Amino acid sequence: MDFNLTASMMCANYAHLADEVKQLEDGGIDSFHIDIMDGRFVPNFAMSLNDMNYIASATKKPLDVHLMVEHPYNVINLFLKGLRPGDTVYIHPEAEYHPSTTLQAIINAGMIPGIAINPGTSIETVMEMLVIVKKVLVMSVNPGNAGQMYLPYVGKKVKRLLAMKEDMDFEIHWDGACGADKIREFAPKGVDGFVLGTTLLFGKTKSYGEILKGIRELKF
Ligand code: S6P
Ligand code: MG
Repeated sequence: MDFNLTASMMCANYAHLADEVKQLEDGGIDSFHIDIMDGRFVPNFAMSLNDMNYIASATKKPLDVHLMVEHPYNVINLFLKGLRPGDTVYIHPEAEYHPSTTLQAIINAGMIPGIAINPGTSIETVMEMLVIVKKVLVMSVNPGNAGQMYLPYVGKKVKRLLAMKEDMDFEIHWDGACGADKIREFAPKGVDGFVLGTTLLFGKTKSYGEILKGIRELKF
């Protein structure tokens, strides 16, 4: 079964960031998830522009940049400048006056446009944007922190999005509290990718390679 595994780099060990990137790459990670926060849209500061630029310089694997900032249009060019064609940029529609303008700027720069949908945001409010984007990042925790509890009501929303993805031509990616149980349940239903943080990948005794191999060998 084909699904994408991406590493939530806000959970990495910053004392050894170069090693972390290399070990994840050697272990078979597909892409790097970069959580950018501004302390306003979410009550936290995780990663910022310099962290993203460093990781972009340290790997040829794709980057998935998750912008949790107010009015991303005001700063989007700073991020687009550091990315490579084919990298993904997710914005939160609630954070922007004119999200379709920001998505167009992402497309014009040759990046993959995406939206992140908060647990409390309904599909109805982002329907038109589903036509524009190529990827939908479904938040199964409230945005801002790693290590939170899964919010079970999000499962229903994922199932509704799964019924729409072929017609509207977008991928679905899971962000938050992703354990093997979620991959086992939702990969066969058509979820295209999973963001791995503290629940499954970081801070464990097994190596990244062993953990990623274990996920690829899951029985469905
Ligand atoms: C949350 C962020 C996520 C987390 C990820 C961590 O604001 O967007 O990408 O980093 O959810 O994973 P876990 O397994 O610790 O919840
Ligand atoms: Mg994220």
